[in-house]
Amino acid sequence: MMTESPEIQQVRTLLEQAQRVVVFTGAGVSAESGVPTFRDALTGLWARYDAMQLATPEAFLRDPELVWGWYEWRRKLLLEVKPNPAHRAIARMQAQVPQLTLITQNVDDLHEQAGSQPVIHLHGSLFAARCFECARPCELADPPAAEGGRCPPPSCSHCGGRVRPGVVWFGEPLPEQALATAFAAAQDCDLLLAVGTSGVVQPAAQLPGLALAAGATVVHVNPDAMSGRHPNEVCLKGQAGQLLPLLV
Ligand code: BV8
Repeated sequence: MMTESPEIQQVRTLLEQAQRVVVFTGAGVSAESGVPTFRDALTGLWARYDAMQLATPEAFLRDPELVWGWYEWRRKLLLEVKPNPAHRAIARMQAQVPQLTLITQNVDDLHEQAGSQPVIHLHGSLFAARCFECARPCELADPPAAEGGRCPPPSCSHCGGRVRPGVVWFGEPLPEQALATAFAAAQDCDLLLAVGTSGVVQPAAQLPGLALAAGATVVHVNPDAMSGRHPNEVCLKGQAGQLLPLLV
């Protein structure tokens, strides 16, 4: 057993004493499951694009087959990966801490697969497609048709419009209820764990700052040293799959 750092002991004590906890996750919590993060360079057909260029309504309208093929390739990958020890530790936390709110920026279902319920998805889900025109939910074919290439999106059975992924693209508003619940939880918690997020994408990235402003302690779990400027910020430097199981 690795000798526990003072920070690990500090955070474990904080977790034991906290009444209301927020766990806020980003792509890094799924990295050890083999899901590329948004900062990892894209591969294959999409290698010459940045995720930011593809995750927009404009990109979808400009080239629906390129963008739909990317999402179906990501969805297919998710059918082949499993939750990692970080997802499982968070599910245990959720079972132990009376008031724990789990908020994710991720569009995968690995928290749910690890047993977490409910999960607040700020950026939607790869498994919830809808019509781009009439917004009706659409059933997705299983397994995904994409073989890592261009793939024409299906047509909506109701209006014939193009089916799009059920995710929030850049330039689109976040789901109102999810955002309001997330902001309220961050402003009301004693402890916020920010796990595997680069803190770049707005407005989700405001959550740690809201918690600090409300007097909470914020713990960053990240291999990169996150800004620990505030006296109530703690950095657990390392991989979530190795660090989180030490806390529960
Ligand atoms: C909106 C779904 C308004 C799609 C995603 C204010 C200032 C500047 C810009 C803006 C602003 N407000 C809005 C904007 C524009 C934009 C934005 O934030 N741009 C950024 C880039 C500056 N925001 C928006 O457009 C948002 N919409 O504000 O709309 C509006 C309002 C009303 C009406 C109309 C419009 C929408 C943002 C949502 C975009 N969609 N996802 C898809 O998945 O394809 S966001 C996408 O990127 C991901 O979902 C993810 O959330 C995000 C990347 O963030 P991270 O999760 O942090 O992942 P990342 O790869 O960056 O980092 C991984 C981290 O993990 C790293 O730190 C790494 O060190 C760490 N790590 C790696 N391995 C591990 C690890 N940690 C632990 N353990 C490990 N093993």
